[in-house]
Amino acid sequence: MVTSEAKRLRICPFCEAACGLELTVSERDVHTVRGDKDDQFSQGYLCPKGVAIQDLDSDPDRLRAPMMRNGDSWRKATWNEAFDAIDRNLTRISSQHGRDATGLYLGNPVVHNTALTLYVPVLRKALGTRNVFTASSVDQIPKQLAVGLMFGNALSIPIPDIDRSKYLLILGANPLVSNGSLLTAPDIGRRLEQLRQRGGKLVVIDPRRTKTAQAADEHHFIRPGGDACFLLAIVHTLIAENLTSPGRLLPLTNGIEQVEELARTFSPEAVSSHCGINANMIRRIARELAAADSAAVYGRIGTCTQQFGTLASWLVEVIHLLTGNLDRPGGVMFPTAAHGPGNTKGIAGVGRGLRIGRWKSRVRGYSEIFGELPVACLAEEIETPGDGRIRALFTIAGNPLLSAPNSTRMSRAFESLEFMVSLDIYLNETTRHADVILPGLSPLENGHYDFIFSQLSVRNHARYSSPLFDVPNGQLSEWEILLRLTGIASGQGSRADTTALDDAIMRKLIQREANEATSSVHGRDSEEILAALHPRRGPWRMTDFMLRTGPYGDGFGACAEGLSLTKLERSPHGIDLGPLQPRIPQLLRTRSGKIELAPEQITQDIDRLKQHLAAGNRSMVLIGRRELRSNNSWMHNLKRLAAGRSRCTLQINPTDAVRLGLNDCERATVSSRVGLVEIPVELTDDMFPGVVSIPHGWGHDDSAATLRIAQVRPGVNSNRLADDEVVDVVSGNAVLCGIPVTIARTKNREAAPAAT
Ligand SMILES: Nc1nc2c(c(=O)[nH]1)N[C@H]1C(S)=C(S)[C@@H](COP(=O)(O)OP(=O)(O)OC[C@H]3O[C@@H](n4cnc5c(=O)[nH]c(N)nc54)[C@H](O)[C@@H]3O)O[C@H]1N2
Ligand SMILES: Nc1nc2c(c(=O)[nH]1)N[C@H]1C(S)=C(S)[C@@H](COP(=O)(O)OP(=O)(O)OC[C@H]3O[C@@H](n4cnc5c(=O)[nH]c(N)nc54)[C@H](O)[C@@H]3O)O[C@H]1N2
Ligand code: SF4
Ligand SMILES: [Mo]
Repeated sequence: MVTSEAKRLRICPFCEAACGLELTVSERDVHTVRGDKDDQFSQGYLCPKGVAIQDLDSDPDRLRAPMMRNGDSWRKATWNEAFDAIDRNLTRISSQHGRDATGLYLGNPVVHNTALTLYVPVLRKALGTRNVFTASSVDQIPKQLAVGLMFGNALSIPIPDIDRSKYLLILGANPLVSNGSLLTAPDIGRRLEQLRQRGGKLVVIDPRRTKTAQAADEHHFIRPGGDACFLLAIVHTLIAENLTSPGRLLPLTNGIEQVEELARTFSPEAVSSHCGINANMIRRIARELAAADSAAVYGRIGTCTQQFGTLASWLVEVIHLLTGNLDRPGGVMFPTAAHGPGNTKGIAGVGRGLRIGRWKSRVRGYSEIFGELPVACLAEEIETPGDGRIRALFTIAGNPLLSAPNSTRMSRAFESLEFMVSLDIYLNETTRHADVILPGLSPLENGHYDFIFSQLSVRNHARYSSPLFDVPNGQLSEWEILLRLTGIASGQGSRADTTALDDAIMRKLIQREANEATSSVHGRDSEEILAALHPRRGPWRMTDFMLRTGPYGDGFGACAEGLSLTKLERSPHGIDLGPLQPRIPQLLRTRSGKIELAPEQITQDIDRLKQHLAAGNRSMVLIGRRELRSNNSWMHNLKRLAAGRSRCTLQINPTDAVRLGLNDCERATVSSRVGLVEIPVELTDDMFPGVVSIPHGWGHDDSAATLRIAQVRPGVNSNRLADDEVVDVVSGNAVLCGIPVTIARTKNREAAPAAT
């Protein structure tokens, strides 16, 4: 028996920072987890969640066999039993009711798991359903829609160049806790500190005085949902005071005049009371942004998951363009990812623009965006009778019962499904509604390459981690599970030949690339390339292929020094590919080949904003919050992270508490149009008066789930309060920040559940 310890490396798959971890392991055990100080990108940084990867690996509640439900009880099943049941039910439902009768929900870990990132699209295509929902519509879809319309590609998201910037305005993000999102920058606290040390300035706009706000030069409270007005007033000031300087991008931009016209009525005075920020302060921030040697504006969850998410996300980029900070060092820039994503492919500067609105959701008529519908519409698509009703549902790495709005309705809708399958690692609040649960692997049994976050990173780089442990006997890799499901969805039954399926997928990929006139393998024989990829299979064959045909690739001999997976395997700490470089106009994929500064789909929403501004609503509103030891809903079962005081509390400003007669630690009842929760009160000056906060991802009091650690302190599910009927109208994104609520002392405190 080998007992000696070995050092092994693994990119952390939990959040977007993607830190390199160094683990000491022997046999199947992990002894320590540290940051890999030689990691070319993260240089040793890690947070407590990274350390807890060992708890996830060893968690006895993590599923290791397929589970089948029989009434209220569960039993372990064989893979064949599980796939046979799926085949029987899905085939029946789709032959009776068509393809759209099967819905698909994809959760956040899909983008953190290479096998899921590459093979979920394969299943999605085979299912051919229009009823696809993802966590993007409780997250960043407004940003993707805005940049997609402006630059022609939904993943051309400008990244704040924080390592060189002299001014950073953060709205609705708390990267010191979240570790950054749509901004992959490990150890972001150090980077922001360095920004200040080199004479730069950090300003935070947030209804809560967050850890990031505390580390900033300035923090200003804002009324939730006030960002679009605030940003329009900045644009207004830039124009009114002649502070715009688009520079070299001026001839490459359409729509500047429309923007000038739209901002005309939004003076700082006109919006000040609505957003809660003094007019002179708005003007000063506009002037500072214009005067800084380089500046970036960074808006995240707080600017996306709100009523005017698309407008706010768009205005951030308008400001970058107007101040000359788009696509320049120290401003915001576009990464060039090594696997060759869409904005590096084809003819530079030429595109088809976005394809959106090809179909609409059946009940409320929301447009598809990038092939998906808003998850705020999922429950009604299950509940409403008629053609196209969802009767079967797949959830993959998602927990919509805790993460999507109006959980009470969602739960009822899930109960009414004819059939449900979940691909997940836990029996939790969502998967407990499934008929069959297929288990994923421990991250330490998976290899890892970041396809998404390499497109959102502050430096270009490429890193690969190989699996630390073998796939245990009796388990399957998630890509193999997805191929089995693809076999079922494409009518080949539950025992399809997955090797042949995978070869066919790979051949198609190669053929498409070889047909591309600008590709390094243009005109090459696909069988020759397939042979060159031998003996890799599955996601690693695809990864190797994409790296080799990508912008730094070896082109299968075209550039001997170029990148390949083999080269990455020989560089276990990763390869740094340098700082971000200016990419406009080559990056653009709009039809015009220009930046579209005023897309009509977005600007038409200004009228709604004006009406909202005139209405002047003043009720108490709820926002969320993230904390370091949580990751959305699913890490509360890990013992290292579960320790410490209860974190699921209602934060409220003492002045509001006095008015409402609430005392610290007492229970309050918080209700909204759709639901009600009872939760302990935490008084804090960190909250803007009129605004309260409850973290999302809690509410583990579902006895049918088997999360033994999480159930000890379940907390409450804040999405019982989020209203599925209220969305950012342009994108359909859920409104999770700024939910109108009423708050009262819990009357019958005896009867209150002992939760939290
Ligand atoms: N009120 C409120 N709600 C929010 C938010 C908010 O700020 N406020 N934030 C929103 C955001 S930004 C997001 S991204 C969503 C997240 O929404 P979801 O993705 O729906 O929820 P998660 O909590 O991330 O759940 C992830 C699921 O994946 C499983 N899982 C983890 N790793 C793996 C794996 O490797 N393989 C498989 N097969 N399964 C795995 C977990 O067990 C869990 O069931 O929540 C959103 N909801
Ligand atoms: N520890 C930890 N890290 C995480 C996660 C986690 O759950 N825990 N989740 C991961 C995921 S999926 C994501 S998407 C990222 C999110 O990353 P961030 O966006 O940085 O995360 P949040 O902490 O939700 O920050 C949102 C901020 O917006 C503020 N806010 C709310 N409403 C408004 C508003 O109307 N206007 C403005 N200006 N601000 C507002 C909130 O007070 C909060 O401080 O974090 C990722 N990292
Ligand atoms: S910040 Fe923490 S959770 Fe995020 S990648 Fe790094 S170690 Fe993992
Ligand atoms: Mo997210």
